[in-house]
Amino acid sequence: MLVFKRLTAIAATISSLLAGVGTASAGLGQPSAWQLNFQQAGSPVMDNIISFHNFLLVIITLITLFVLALLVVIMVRFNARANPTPSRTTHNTLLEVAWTLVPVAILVMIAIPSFKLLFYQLNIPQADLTVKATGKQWYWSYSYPDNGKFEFDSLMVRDEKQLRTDQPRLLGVDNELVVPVNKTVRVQTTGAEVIHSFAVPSFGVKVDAIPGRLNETWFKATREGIYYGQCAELCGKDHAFMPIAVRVVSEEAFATWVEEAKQKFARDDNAQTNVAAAGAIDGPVIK
Ligand SMILES: [Cu+2]
Repeated sequence: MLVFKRLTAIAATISSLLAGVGTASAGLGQPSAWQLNFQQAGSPVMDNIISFHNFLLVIITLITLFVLALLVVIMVRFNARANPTPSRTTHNTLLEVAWTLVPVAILVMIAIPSFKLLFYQLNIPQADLTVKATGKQWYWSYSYPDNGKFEFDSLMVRDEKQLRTDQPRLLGVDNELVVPVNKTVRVQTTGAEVIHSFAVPSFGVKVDAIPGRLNETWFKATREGIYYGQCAELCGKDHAFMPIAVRVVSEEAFATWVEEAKQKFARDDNAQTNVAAAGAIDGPVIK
Protein backbone atom coordinates (compact mmCIF):
# COMPACT_ATOMS: atom_id res chain seq x y z
CA MET A 1 0.00 0.00 0.00
CA LEU A 2 1.63 3.16 -1.23
CA VAL A 3 -0.42 5.40 1.05
CA PHE A 4 0.62 3.35 4.05
CA LYS A 5 4.28 3.55 3.07
CA ARG A 6 4.12 7.28 2.50
CA LEU A 7 2.32 7.94 5.77
CA THR A 8 4.83 5.78 7.56
CA ALA A 9 7.73 7.69 6.06
CA ILE A 10 6.18 11.00 7.10
CA ALA A 11 5.54 9.63 10.58
CA ALA A 12 9.08 8.38 10.95
CA THR A 13 10.27 11.90 10.20
CA ILE A 14 7.77 13.48 12.59
CA SER A 15 8.51 11.10 15.40
CA SER A 16 12.25 11.47 15.03
CA LEU A 17 11.80 15.25 15.07
CA LEU A 18 9.59 15.00 18.15
CA ALA A 19 11.92 12.69 19.91
CA GLY A 20 15.03 14.62 18.88
CA VAL A 21 18.02 13.33 20.74
CA GLY A 22 15.84 10.56 22.15
CA THR A 23 15.74 8.72 18.86
CA ALA A 24 19.37 9.20 18.10
CA SER A 25 20.40 7.67 21.38
CA ALA A 26 17.59 5.15 21.88
CA GLY A 27 19.49 2.07 22.88
CA LEU A 28 19.65 -1.19 21.03
CA GLY A 29 18.54 -3.83 23.47
CA GLN A 30 18.42 -1.56 26.49
CA PRO A 31 16.81 1.69 27.60
CA SER A 32 18.79 4.93 27.45
CA ALA A 33 18.66 8.13 29.47
CA TRP A 34 15.99 10.60 28.31
CA GLN A 35 14.72 8.10 25.79
CA LEU A 36 11.41 9.13 24.25
CA ASN A 37 10.95 6.56 21.54
CA PHE A 38 11.11 2.80 21.35
CA GLN A 39 14.35 0.95 21.78
CA GLN A 40 15.91 0.27 18.40
CA ALA A 41 14.56 -2.73 16.55
CA GLY A 42 16.68 -5.85 16.74
CA SER A 43 14.25 -8.13 14.91
CA PRO A 44 11.89 -7.98 11.92
CA VAL A 45 8.84 -8.05 14.23
CA MET A 46 10.04 -4.95 16.07
CA ASP A 47 10.73 -3.23 12.71
CA ASN A 48 7.10 -3.82 11.85
CA ILE A 49 5.85 -2.67 15.24
CA ILE A 50 7.77 0.59 14.88
CA SER A 51 6.40 1.19 11.35
CA PHE A 52 2.87 0.51 12.56
CA HIS A 53 3.37 2.86 15.49
CA ASN A 54 4.58 5.59 13.16
CA PHE A 55 1.58 5.07 10.88
CA LEU A 56 -0.79 5.36 13.86
CA LEU A 57 1.04 8.45 15.04
CA VAL A 58 0.18 10.22 11.77
CA ILE A 59 -3.48 9.25 12.00
CA ILE A 60 -3.86 10.26 15.62
CA THR A 61 -2.04 13.55 14.98
CA LEU A 62 -4.32 14.41 12.04
CA ILE A 63 -7.47 13.53 14.01
CA THR A 64 -6.34 15.57 17.00
CA LEU A 65 -5.55 18.59 14.83
CA PHE A 66 -8.89 18.28 13.01
CA VAL A 67 -10.88 18.15 16.26
CA LEU A 68 -8.86 21.06 17.63
CA ALA A 69 -9.63 23.08 14.49
CA LEU A 70 -13.36 22.32 14.82
CA LEU A 71 -13.33 23.42 18.45
CA VAL A 72 -11.55 26.66 17.58
CA VAL A 73 -14.02 27.42 14.76
CA ILE A 74 -16.97 26.81 17.10
CA MET A 75 -15.49 28.99 19.83
CA VAL A 76 -14.69 31.85 17.48
CA ARG A 77 -17.63 31.85 15.08
CA PHE A 78 -20.46 30.53 17.17
CA ASN A 79 -20.01 32.11 20.57
CA ALA A 80 -22.91 34.16 21.97
CA ARG A 81 -21.39 37.45 20.92
CA ALA A 82 -20.42 36.52 17.34
CA ASN A 83 -23.60 34.56 16.71
CA PRO A 84 -26.43 36.00 18.83
CA THR A 85 -29.28 34.19 16.99
CA PRO A 86 -28.29 30.55 16.58
CA SER A 87 -29.61 28.43 13.72
CA ARG A 88 -32.28 25.90 14.72
CA THR A 89 -30.99 23.20 12.31
CA THR A 90 -31.10 19.73 13.90
CA HIS A 91 -30.38 17.29 11.07
CA ASN A 92 -28.05 17.12 8.10
CA THR A 93 -28.18 13.75 6.37
CA LEU A 94 -25.02 14.18 4.34
CA LEU A 95 -23.03 15.26 7.38
CA GLU A 96 -24.37 12.40 9.51
CA VAL A 97 -23.51 9.79 6.87
CA ALA A 98 -20.06 11.30 6.50
CA TRP A 99 -19.25 11.37 10.21
CA THR A 100 -20.23 7.71 10.42
CA LEU A 101 -18.46 6.46 7.31
CA VAL A 102 -15.23 8.41 7.63
CA PRO A 103 -14.37 6.96 11.07
CA VAL A 104 -15.29 3.48 9.78
CA ALA A 105 -12.92 3.96 6.87
CA ILE A 106 -10.18 5.11 9.23
CA LEU A 107 -10.69 2.07 11.47
CA VAL A 108 -10.54 -0.28 8.48
CA MET A 109 -7.37 1.46 7.33
CA ILE A 110 -5.90 0.77 10.78
CA ALA A 111 -7.27 -2.77 11.05
CA ILE A 112 -5.64 -4.09 7.88
CA PRO A 113 -1.98 -3.44 8.83
CA SER A 114 -2.83 -4.24 12.46
CA PHE A 115 -4.05 -7.76 11.63
CA LYS A 116 -1.15 -8.26 9.25
CA LEU A 117 1.23 -7.51 12.09
CA LEU A 118 -0.66 -9.73 14.53
CA PHE A 119 -0.49 -12.69 12.16
CA TYR A 120 3.18 -12.00 11.50
CA GLN A 121 3.83 -12.20 15.25
CA LEU A 122 1.63 -15.23 15.85
CA ASN A 123 2.54 -17.43 12.87
CA ILE A 124 5.82 -18.83 14.02
CA PRO A 125 8.06 -19.46 11.02
CA GLN A 126 10.12 -22.63 10.64
CA ALA A 127 12.42 -22.32 13.64
CA ASP A 128 16.18 -22.94 13.58
CA LEU A 129 16.29 -23.27 17.31
CA THR A 130 13.94 -23.63 20.27
CA VAL A 131 14.57 -22.25 23.71
CA LYS A 132 12.34 -22.73 26.69
CA ALA A 133 12.04 -20.00 29.28
CA THR A 134 10.50 -20.87 32.62
CA GLY A 135 9.47 -17.96 34.81
CA LYS A 136 10.10 -18.61 38.47
CA GLN A 137 9.80 -16.51 41.61
CA TRP A 138 11.97 -14.56 40.85
CA TYR A 139 14.32 -15.52 38.08
CA TRP A 140 14.26 -17.28 34.73
CA SER A 141 15.42 -20.76 33.83
CA TYR A 142 16.39 -21.55 30.26
CA SER A 143 16.72 -24.82 28.47
CA TYR A 144 17.61 -25.72 24.89
CA PRO A 145 15.61 -28.81 23.94
CA ASP A 146 17.37 -29.04 20.53
CA ASN A 147 20.85 -28.87 21.98
CA GLY A 148 20.98 -31.37 24.78
CA LYS A 149 19.76 -31.87 28.28
CA PHE A 150 20.88 -28.79 30.05
CA GLU A 151 19.01 -26.13 31.89
CA PHE A 152 20.31 -23.18 33.84
CA ASP A 153 19.06 -20.36 35.99
CA SER A 154 19.48 -16.73 35.11
CA LEU A 155 19.54 -14.43 38.13
CA MET A 156 19.88 -10.69 38.32
CA VAL A 157 23.25 -9.47 39.53
CA ARG A 158 22.19 -7.89 42.82
CA ASP A 159 25.54 -6.53 43.92
CA GLU A 160 26.42 -3.56 41.73
CA LYS A 161 30.11 -4.19 42.31
CA GLN A 162 29.74 -7.52 40.56
CA LEU A 163 28.33 -6.02 37.37
CA ARG A 164 30.42 -6.25 34.23
CA THR A 165 31.09 -2.81 32.75
CA ASP A 166 28.67 -3.51 29.89
CA GLN A 167 25.88 -4.62 32.21
CA PRO A 168 23.21 -2.08 33.18
CA ARG A 169 22.07 -2.00 36.80
CA LEU A 170 18.97 -4.13 37.48
CA LEU A 171 19.24 -5.73 34.03
CA GLY A 172 22.52 -7.62 34.16
CA VAL A 173 22.26 -11.33 34.91
CA ASP A 174 24.73 -14.05 35.81
CA ASN A 175 23.84 -16.43 32.97
CA GLU A 176 22.49 -14.90 29.77
CA LEU A 177 20.21 -16.61 27.30
CA VAL A 178 22.54 -17.14 24.34
CA VAL A 179 21.23 -17.39 20.77
CA PRO A 180 22.77 -17.24 17.29
CA VAL A 181 22.33 -14.16 15.08
CA ASN A 182 20.02 -14.26 12.05
CA LYS A 183 18.35 -17.47 13.14
CA THR A 184 14.68 -17.88 13.85
CA VAL A 185 14.38 -18.67 17.53
CA ARG A 186 11.18 -20.18 18.84
CA VAL A 187 10.65 -19.25 22.48
CA GLN A 188 8.45 -21.45 24.58
CA THR A 189 7.41 -20.04 27.91
CA THR A 190 5.84 -21.46 31.01
CA GLY A 191 5.54 -20.44 34.63
CA ALA A 192 6.69 -22.50 37.57
CA GLU A 193 4.26 -21.21 40.17
CA VAL A 194 2.60 -17.95 39.11
CA ILE A 195 2.14 -16.09 35.83
CA HIS A 196 5.21 -14.26 34.55
CA SER A 197 5.75 -12.68 31.17
CA PHE A 198 8.75 -12.94 28.89
CA ALA A 199 9.32 -9.54 27.29
CA VAL A 200 12.23 -8.18 25.27
CA PRO A 201 11.42 -4.74 23.78
CA SER A 202 14.02 -4.68 21.00
CA PHE A 203 12.69 -7.98 19.67
CA GLY A 204 9.05 -6.91 19.96
CA VAL A 205 8.42 -9.96 22.09
CA LYS A 206 6.05 -10.23 25.05
CA VAL A 207 4.40 -13.49 25.95
CA ASP A 208 2.90 -14.70 29.21
CA ALA A 209 4.57 -17.57 31.03
CA ILE A 210 1.68 -19.46 32.58
CA PRO A 211 1.91 -22.46 34.93
CA GLY A 212 0.56 -25.59 33.24
CA ARG A 213 0.66 -24.06 29.77
CA LEU A 214 3.25 -23.71 27.08
CA ASN A 215 3.09 -20.44 25.17
CA GLU A 216 5.10 -19.73 22.08
CA THR A 217 6.57 -16.76 20.34
CA TRP A 218 9.54 -16.14 18.12
CA PHE A 219 12.24 -13.66 17.21
CA LYS A 220 15.08 -13.40 14.77
CA ALA A 221 17.86 -11.23 16.09
CA THR A 222 19.44 -9.34 13.22
CA ARG A 223 22.43 -7.90 15.06
CA GLU A 224 24.82 -9.30 17.62
CA GLY A 225 24.74 -7.80 21.06
CA ILE A 226 22.95 -8.08 24.38
CA TYR A 227 19.25 -7.42 24.50
CA TYR A 228 17.57 -6.82 27.81
CA GLY A 229 14.00 -7.31 28.90
CA GLN A 230 12.08 -7.80 32.10
CA CYS A 231 9.28 -9.90 33.48
CA ALA A 232 6.14 -8.08 32.34
CA GLU A 233 3.49 -9.63 34.57
CA LEU A 234 3.19 -8.72 38.24
CA CYS A 235 4.37 -11.91 39.87
CA GLY A 236 5.22 -11.03 43.43
CA LYS A 237 7.74 -9.32 45.63
CA ASP A 238 10.73 -9.42 43.29
CA HIS A 239 8.85 -8.98 40.03
CA ALA A 240 11.06 -6.01 39.21
CA PHE A 241 14.24 -7.99 39.78
CA MET A 242 13.99 -10.86 37.31
CA PRO A 243 15.45 -9.36 34.14
CA ILE A 244 15.91 -11.16 30.86
CA ALA A 245 19.23 -10.86 29.07
CA VAL A 246 19.64 -12.32 25.61
CA ARG A 247 23.15 -12.47 24.20
CA VAL A 248 23.14 -12.72 20.41
CA VAL A 249 26.34 -14.18 19.02
CA SER A 250 27.67 -15.60 15.75
CA GLU A 251 26.74 -19.13 14.81
CA GLU A 252 30.25 -20.41 15.61
CA ALA A 253 30.31 -18.69 18.97
CA PHE A 254 26.91 -20.19 19.71
CA ALA A 255 28.14 -23.70 18.88
CA THR A 256 31.11 -23.19 21.20
CA TRP A 257 28.86 -21.86 23.94
CA VAL A 258 26.54 -24.86 23.65
CA GLU A 259 29.46 -27.22 24.21
CA GLU A 260 30.56 -25.25 27.26
CA ALA A 261 27.03 -25.00 28.58
CA LYS A 262 26.52 -28.75 28.28
CA GLN A 263 29.45 -29.23 30.66
CA LYS A 264 28.71 -26.33 32.95
CA PHE A 265 24.99 -26.88 33.32
CA ALA A 266 24.80 -30.64 32.91
CA ARG A 267 21.59 -31.66 34.57
CA ASP A 268 22.05 -33.50 37.79
CA ASP A 269 18.61 -34.67 38.76
CA ASN A 270 19.71 -35.53 42.28
CA ALA A 271 21.17 -32.13 43.02
CA GLN A 272 19.23 -29.56 44.95
CA THR A 273 18.24 -26.55 42.95
CA ASN A 274 21.12 -24.15 43.31
CA VAL A 275 18.94 -21.10 43.70
CA ALA A 276 16.31 -22.47 46.04
CA ALA A 277 14.32 -19.54 47.38
CA ALA A 278 16.77 -17.09 45.84
CA GLY A 279 14.18 -14.37 45.88
CA ALA A 280 13.43 -14.92 49.54
CA ILE A 281 16.92 -13.85 50.53
CA ASP A 282 17.38 -10.14 50.96
CA GLY A 283 20.61 -8.57 49.91
CA PRO A 284 23.13 -9.82 47.41
CA VAL A 285 22.46 -13.20 45.89
CA ILE A 286 25.32 -14.18 43.68
CA LYS A 287 25.91 -17.68 42.51
CU1 LIG B 1 7.76 -12.58 36.97
